[in-house]
Amino acid sequence: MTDRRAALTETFMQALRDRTPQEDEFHQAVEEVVYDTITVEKNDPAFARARVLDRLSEPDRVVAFRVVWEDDTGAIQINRAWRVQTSNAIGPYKGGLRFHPTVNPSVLKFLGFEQVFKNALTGLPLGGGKGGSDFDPKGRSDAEIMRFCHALMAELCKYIGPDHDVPAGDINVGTREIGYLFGAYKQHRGQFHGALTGKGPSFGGSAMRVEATGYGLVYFAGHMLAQQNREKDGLRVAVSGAGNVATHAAEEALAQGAKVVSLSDSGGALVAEEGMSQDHINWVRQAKASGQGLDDAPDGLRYNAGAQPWGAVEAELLLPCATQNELDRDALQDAIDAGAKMIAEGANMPLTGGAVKLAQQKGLVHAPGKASNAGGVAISGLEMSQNAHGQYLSAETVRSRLKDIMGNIHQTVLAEADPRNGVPDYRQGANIAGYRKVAQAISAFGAI
Ligand code: NDP
Ligand code: 8G0
Repeated sequence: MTDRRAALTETFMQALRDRTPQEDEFHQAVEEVVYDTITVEKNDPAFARARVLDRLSEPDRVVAFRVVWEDDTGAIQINRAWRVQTSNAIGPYKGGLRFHPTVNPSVLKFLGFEQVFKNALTGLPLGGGKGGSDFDPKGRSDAEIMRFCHALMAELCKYIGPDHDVPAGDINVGTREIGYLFGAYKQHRGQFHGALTGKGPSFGGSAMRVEATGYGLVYFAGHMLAQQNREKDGLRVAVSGAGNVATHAAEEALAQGAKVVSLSDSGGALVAEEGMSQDHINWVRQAKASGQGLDDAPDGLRYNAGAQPWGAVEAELLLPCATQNELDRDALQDAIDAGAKMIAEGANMPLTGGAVKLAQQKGLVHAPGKASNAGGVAISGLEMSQNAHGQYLSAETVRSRLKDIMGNIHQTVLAEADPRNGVPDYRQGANIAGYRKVAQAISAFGAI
């Protein structure tokens, strides 16, 4: 069985590598899913005939364009931007926009691919996509950010819409950027409707969208802990990242009685042996919002320049919330030596392939981002329906819906997760459950 699976996966991957050379992140994301689902596909005549995995590993389309804008010195700047529309089999394309110098078609194709399965797991009618630009906002003024967002949307507005493709933020795209992007969309299209999520509350944004990914991650981790009969109270939690997902995960973990022992950014790690306070988390948010590093840390926090949090401090639960491939095999070994037993991914694909294998070998309980970080896109789905109906939900209602959705995802995933030495394989569960939902739709459409 395993040999057949490995052989089928290798044949599939060889063909993918041949037709998409040098797209390493994309191959990594596809391989994880294919390994878990290829026998499900081969054993179901309708799915096999529909060639679901072949279809999903070729996005519906990739729109590529140039963004020209003027910086504060009056010089012309040129960036590259893309929107990857992976699949609208179960709903409009949905997924964020990322601004980062590392953005390229491989990164966006991996993110769009993951998004298809994640969005299916939310139980909402959402397809998958992702977009972004190689624009680096570090050191740019507010006026430059605005001009860049306006210039990008002048082109992107042709390819999105509330029933077609609904972007949102992602790395370096927050409420401010969504405001600029939405203003430009409205201007160019002459329509006010929910073609973006993560909007400000005064123009159609949902309560709790900002908090949803990080809070939802902690709700999901709570179900993992309960499944393992472990206590939340006093649990030592290492978080990486210092952005939206990381700080909200830290905040909710703290609110639930855990000890948050780290945060980090691309410059280094902040460690708190005795756990962070809400004031510490607020300080991190403030420092990042004003474009500073984390080096001038207040009492109770120790800053390690150039370091990652993994293994720097004792922690049982790891919440990697920064970016893809941030946690490699050696770093995970260090974290295991420092007490790590569980991982819930806040970022998308934060573990390298080697780290995923090590987590499995060592019997760690490990939830993939497509399950554990799905709270953000789920509340984006609620924002879309609030926009469509013109009726808005209170923060308490959204929070309770978020808790229900994360609980449902946990159950759905667990139902498809084979236990291995008492540890459920959440990755397999998430891949199979997401696959089945999308495959049923795709195989109903015929040859199209
Ligand atoms: P933010 O821009 O708010 O924060 C990103 C954080 O990650 C920053 O601390 C940043 O450090 C760090 N980071 C980014 N790139 C790198 C890198 N190459 N090396 C080291 N550190 C890096 O983004 P979000 O919090 O929104 O997103 C974090 C992750 O969560 C991403 O993988 C995203 O796709 C995923 N995600 C986000 C959702 C959302 O709703 N926002 C939903 C689901 C998943 P620095 O400030 O120094 O650049
Ligand atoms: O709301 C969204 O569509 C969105 C934004 C940023 C990231 C994600 C994700 O699920 O990775 C979704």
